[in-house]
Amino acid sequence: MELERLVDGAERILTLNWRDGFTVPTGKLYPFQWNWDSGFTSIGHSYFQLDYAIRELQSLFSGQWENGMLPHIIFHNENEDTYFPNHDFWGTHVNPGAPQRPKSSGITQPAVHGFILENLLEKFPDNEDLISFVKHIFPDVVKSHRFLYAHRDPQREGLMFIFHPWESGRDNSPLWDESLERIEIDASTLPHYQRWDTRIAPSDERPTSYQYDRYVYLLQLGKKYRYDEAGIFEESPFLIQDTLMNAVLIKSNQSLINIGKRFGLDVGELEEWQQQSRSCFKEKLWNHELQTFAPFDVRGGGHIAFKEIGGLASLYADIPSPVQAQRLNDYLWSLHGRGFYICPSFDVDSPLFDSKRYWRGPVWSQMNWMIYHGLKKYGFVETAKIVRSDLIELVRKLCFYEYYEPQKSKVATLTAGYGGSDFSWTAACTLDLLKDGA
Ligand code: 2M8
Repeated sequence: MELERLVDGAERILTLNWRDGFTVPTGKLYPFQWNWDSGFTSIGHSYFQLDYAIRELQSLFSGQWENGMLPHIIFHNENEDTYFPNHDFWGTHVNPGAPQRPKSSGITQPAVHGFILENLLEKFPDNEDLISFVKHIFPDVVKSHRFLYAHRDPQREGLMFIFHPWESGRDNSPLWDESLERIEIDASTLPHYQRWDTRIAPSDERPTSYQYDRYVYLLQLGKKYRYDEAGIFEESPFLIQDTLMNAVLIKSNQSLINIGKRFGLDVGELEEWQQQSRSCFKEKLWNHELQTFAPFDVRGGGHIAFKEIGGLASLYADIPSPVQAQRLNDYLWSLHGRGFYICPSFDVDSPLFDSKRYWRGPVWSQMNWMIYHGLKKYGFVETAKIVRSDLIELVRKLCFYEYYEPQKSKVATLTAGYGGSDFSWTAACTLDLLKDGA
């Protein structure tokens, strides 16, 4: 596809996936509004209709819970029944602070919205509508961070835990295998359920049934405690201080501080959180042996020691020391030298690497977007250029898919990406990278 046609293609997809107030990630596979997808998608909309970018975020926050939790899915359309688990299965009415409407899931996702707002303000610094929207939504975004600090950090370390792989955004990453193996499924108590995803996307590109049983188990655990963190923290076999989740939060904290200062808003609380989180991330999540950041398994009491993509988001959040950043850059550079599009989502040398299966190896656009900006910030301009051009090349060759094959030799034989097609955040992130011009 020619470069000019990529811009048209991105606009077409964003329009196609727009549903009167919000955007679905892709029409068939994910027919609702997803939390972190919405953030990236709003950047895409802003190029054509700033109004859509604003409405996108407004609709997402219309599902925020009283305690500040921003759900990972907002089920604006309750009659849509081609996704599992739907709003009935989540049953979030068990929590008195969950809104009656719109219905939602009972877990959250990476808190991108602080940095998305800052990105929009950088693009349209003097736009009055945007400025008044940002001022209006600022307290709600801060509230979503306060939820994490109050409920997901019981030891007050400055690092949040997740209790479900879906919260990490990297659902079936091999990172979570060991924690999921702790879960023994009793077939007589696990509710019957039927997946839709494997009817829509090829099953060898999706998580396995073994993993889905455990996703459902953890959902049920959340529901049992009315999605209240205290009980979940006590019982969940899956309890992880994740790299991506915390890096994104730290980046968004900083963006909110910057925005707050510009508009004369109180940022004291944000600054306190930020100081603690940034230093704890740098110390606790750095794995000396691997020379990368790794999630901390709270139940297992140690790092989940694999090279994978989540820790690279730390560059975007300005967390690594110069030496740590150099190591992350070396890692990307070596993958480039070995014939991979960067960045594969998991360690290509691990037996758990699977170049086709979702979060176990493929390249993801929104990750490239964050890593690109992070590398630029640290002055690794050459690597940043490759991260940008690799994604653009994949999209030109294989169209706007959910994720991509990382091996160059294999891509040469393919005509399409993997997972869902006409994918919103891929359109938005590619468009933004095209406009950025490295
Ligand atoms: C994928 O996750 C959903 C569950 O949240 C699914 O597989 O059904 C993940 O890639 C997630 O990060 C993403 O937000 C979502 C929608 O694109 O799809």
